[in-house]
Amino acid sequence: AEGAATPDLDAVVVGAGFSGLYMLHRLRGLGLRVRVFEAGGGVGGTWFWNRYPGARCDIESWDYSYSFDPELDQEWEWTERYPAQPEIRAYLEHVADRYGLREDITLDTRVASARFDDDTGLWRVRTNRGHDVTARYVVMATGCLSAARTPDIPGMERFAGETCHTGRWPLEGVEFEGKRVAVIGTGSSGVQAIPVIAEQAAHLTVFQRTATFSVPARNRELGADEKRHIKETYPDRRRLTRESPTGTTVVRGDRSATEVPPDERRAAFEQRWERGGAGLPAAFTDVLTDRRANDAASEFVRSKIREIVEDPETADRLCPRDVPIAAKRLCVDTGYYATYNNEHVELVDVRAHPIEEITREGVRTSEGTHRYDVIVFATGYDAMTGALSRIDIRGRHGLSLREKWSAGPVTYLGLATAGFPNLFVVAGPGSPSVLTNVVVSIEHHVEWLVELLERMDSAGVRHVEATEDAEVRWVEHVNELASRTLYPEANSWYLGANVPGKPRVFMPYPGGLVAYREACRRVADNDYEGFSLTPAAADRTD
Ligand code: NA7
Repeated sequence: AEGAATPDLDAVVVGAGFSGLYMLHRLRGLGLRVRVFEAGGGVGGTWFWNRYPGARCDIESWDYSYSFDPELDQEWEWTERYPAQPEIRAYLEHVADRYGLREDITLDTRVASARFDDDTGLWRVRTNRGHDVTARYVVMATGCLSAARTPDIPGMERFAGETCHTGRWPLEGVEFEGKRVAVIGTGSSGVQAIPVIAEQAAHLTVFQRTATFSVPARNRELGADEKRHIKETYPDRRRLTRESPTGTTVVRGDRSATEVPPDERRAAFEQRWERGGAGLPAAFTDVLTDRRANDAASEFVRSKIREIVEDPETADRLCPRDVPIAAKRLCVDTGYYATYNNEHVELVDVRAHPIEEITREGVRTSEGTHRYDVIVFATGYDAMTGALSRIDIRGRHGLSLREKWSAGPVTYLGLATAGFPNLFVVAGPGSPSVLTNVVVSIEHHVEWLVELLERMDSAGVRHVEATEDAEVRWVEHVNELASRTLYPEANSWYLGANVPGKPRVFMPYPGGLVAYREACRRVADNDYEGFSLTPAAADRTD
């Protein structure tokens, strides 16, 4: 049957966020027939769903945007240093319109399964709305932080008030005015939402399991001169971004924190604290690799928490211990710590006073029942693998991706996995995406994959598949790099540690974008070393 079947489509792309939109645009550039299925009622992915109050990017607007079209840079105008969710969503809506992408996107549709057919060598994709299509390629542009996770707390269904998750915010919004509100979780989402909810609610309780490090954003509106300057300097900014290990224009220090005297070290951190943003650990080269350097940065932020928070006990509870700064994603906030100086805001440490159940009225801890009208779950995601494992993906001989990855995800370059020919993941586990400006990683991945498809086509290659040997070596390499850092010391979603039962494996590539790009370039230059390329005539379907 080899070669006999004509697919309905050349490619199916799953998801219409930053990855899916750009992938669609580039695949159309190759002349392919593509269909994008998107679960949301609009484009934007993460930025479609994350509508909680205070939702904002923690990377500066001029860096957090596509770079593929200089005209787009000049047309679009960011209004703030850190763009808020509505503005990023509007940007992606604009991109969808400007490049005429909408006609190939089916919204409100969730992909249920993707199965490789050994006989025809094609993928068969089914959705929850009855679509059933065949395609040569499947691209998972499903996002790293899209499978929202609400913990299993007994009694959830009994609660008489409203519950919501930051990552699946109700489109009609949530009313907090005059209400008694609980927020569970103090990661990036909680830290952004808490100050805004506190302004509206009559009473706010924050349930904290692990104290988090946060630095001030010092967000501001951009003035006319600054906007003009950003546009004029885009070519340079884009170049700097490509040369940066994190894909940003944040200036990185070039000295070790341990080689400078303590007062000079403090001054360097102070300067970055005043400037605002996640660049604080980048003051020195070794904050994420050297315990003493990290302790200095951690202690600096703890001293700031003690300065800001008036009640010493609350300040103490807010000070992270035993977690190296930036080993979990560093939070970037607007007024987070100062929020606890309000009379109507309280902080409950759930390690000392565990949540025992949710009742009709509210939350019962070991201390007693707290009454609420709204409970907000800012409890994060089944990150990096969750969106993939929620789809029934099967490769050669019915091999299930879920089963293959039961001991942790295994990919080659974070882009492909053995046994799943012509299936690609944009920003999958093993890619540097979540440790970088994700938009820059996404653009790289899409461009690298599109070049692969282009070269396959001109060489008459029908299937491309990562080899087991190459992916095992890649996973080892990622883990070896991680072991030289302090990342594994925090129970973060990078390690799957926030999901009970998830294997503890460091998932993102921690070597930086420059080294990663270089690794990908070498693979391509060596005739896609580590991939097996099967020509149409010699295809194996056994
Ligand atoms: P995160 O960073 O995973 O934060 C989730 C928070 O929720 C974190 O403080 C967790 O505590 C807490 N959590 C999770 N489960 C529970 C339970 N059962 N009880 C109490 N507290 C809980 O998710 P975010 O949405 O804030 O941010 C995700 C990424 O989006 C972020 O890194 C940026 O890249 C943007 P824990 O620390 O696990 O003890």
